[in-house]
Amino acid sequence: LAQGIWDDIFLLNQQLSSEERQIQSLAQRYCEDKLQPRIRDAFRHESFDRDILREMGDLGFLGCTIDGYGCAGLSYVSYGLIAREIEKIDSGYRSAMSVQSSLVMYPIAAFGSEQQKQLYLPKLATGEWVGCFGLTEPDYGSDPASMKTRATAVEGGWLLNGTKMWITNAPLADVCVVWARKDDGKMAGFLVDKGSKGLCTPTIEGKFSLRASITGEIVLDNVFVPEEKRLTLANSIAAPFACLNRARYGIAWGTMGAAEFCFRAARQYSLDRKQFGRPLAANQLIQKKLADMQTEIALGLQAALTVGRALDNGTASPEMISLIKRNNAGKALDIARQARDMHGGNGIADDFGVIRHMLNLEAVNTYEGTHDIHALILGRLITDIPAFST
Ligand code: TGC
Ligand code: FAD
Repeated sequence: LAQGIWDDIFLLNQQLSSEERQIQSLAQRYCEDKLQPRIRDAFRHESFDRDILREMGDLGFLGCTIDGYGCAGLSYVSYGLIAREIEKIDSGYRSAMSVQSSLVMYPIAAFGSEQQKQLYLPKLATGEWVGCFGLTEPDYGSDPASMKTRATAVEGGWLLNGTKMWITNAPLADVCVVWARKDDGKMAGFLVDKGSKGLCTPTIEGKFSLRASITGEIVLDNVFVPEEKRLTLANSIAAPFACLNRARYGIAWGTMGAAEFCFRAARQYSLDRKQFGRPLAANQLIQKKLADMQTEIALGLQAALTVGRALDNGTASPEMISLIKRNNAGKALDIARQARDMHGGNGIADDFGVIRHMLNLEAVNTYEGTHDIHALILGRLITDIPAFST
């Protein structure tokens, strides 16, 4: 038997193709060289550097699973590996990437007309344009089907009215993917361009989580959207949910990246820090915490890889994705809290990174379907009884 590797105990690296390994190394180099040096101050000052999306675009990370239109046409496993490397630095940067890729470019690629694909995808792929995805409303988060935003048919197009809340990238967005109900009660998706009359996207200030990601509202006051900007193939609420599947899958990898950062930091800190005349790492309580972290990360990464391969070969189900989004976000949050504790007083200082990950993961555990909503999705599969509907 070969000796175990503490930070890759199931030899995940060996389960990747050479192309996947190359993409992982490219992402790792970019994240360490370009993102790591920016993150402490970005989080401290609650700022997002717009250039990051252009840099990710240059490397082919945006909409990377899409074929053509300037996109890289990579596997879902590669997309997951990129998300993992980015979130090792910060969940906010991964948010910017996954919204652009899975929640803006994917719906255009899957539900848009040829003209929409040609107009939007190349510019979103380079990061020249930024997009956002408006599903959640102030009064409807877990239950988007009850949304109030309306699309009223008028000559040549639609009038949109309503408010979307907690929208990643909204204040920067050149295009907002907006979900609204039509007069016939069916859900529709619209591409609402920046500068449209009646549209505004104010920033939500004062977040204590994901401070390096910009979040806002989308306020629609009689915004006219021409028919050619409606996503023609999106005819029910299943369309926005199909986008969520892709983003939730990326989060399952990303959160393991954040957990890996916290695990490594806690290991190194407990080896370096001495109390009672010996390293913290010499104590059984500390070793158990490290073993728990290692276990959850190893299992979480294997699960993400399994679902990635299923997406690539067309056998993935939404419930598989709920399982890994729920488990990996929840476990990453537990790991970050433990790592914060193991750093003692230093754990609350932003120089050490662990409290930043911990705070970020609170939001990641909530967005894209809360931890408990994913339990209910799994509960419905198990029992055939939907606990969230009346
Ligand atoms: P339900 O009756 O379950 O389904 C209605 C129709 O939709 C289909 N469907 C799905 N299709 C594909 N993938 C999925 N995951 C799907 N889930 C449902 C379903 O088959 C059905 O189709 P059809 O053809 O039979 O009509 O609908 P419901 O309204 O009862 O849904 C309940 C529930 C809880 C599953 C759903 O509301 C839900 O998932 N809620 C969570 C909301 C959520 O995740 N919001 C995320 C907003 S975006 C965001 O947070 C971005 S953060 C990004 C970042 O910064 O990284
Ligand atoms: P609620 O739905 O009000 O839930 C509150 C609590 O009640 C939760 O604990 C939940 O689990 C629980 N709960 C709800 N229903 C039930 C039930 N039936 N049974 C048991 N418990 C229940 N949305 C977008 O559309 N686009 C974005 O880009 C986006 N980005 C986001 C970025 C950030 C930083 C944040 C914080 C959110 C973002 N969201 C976005 C919104 C996000 O998806 C919602 O916050 C999330 O879906 C939860 O909705 P809510 O906040 O309204 O909570």
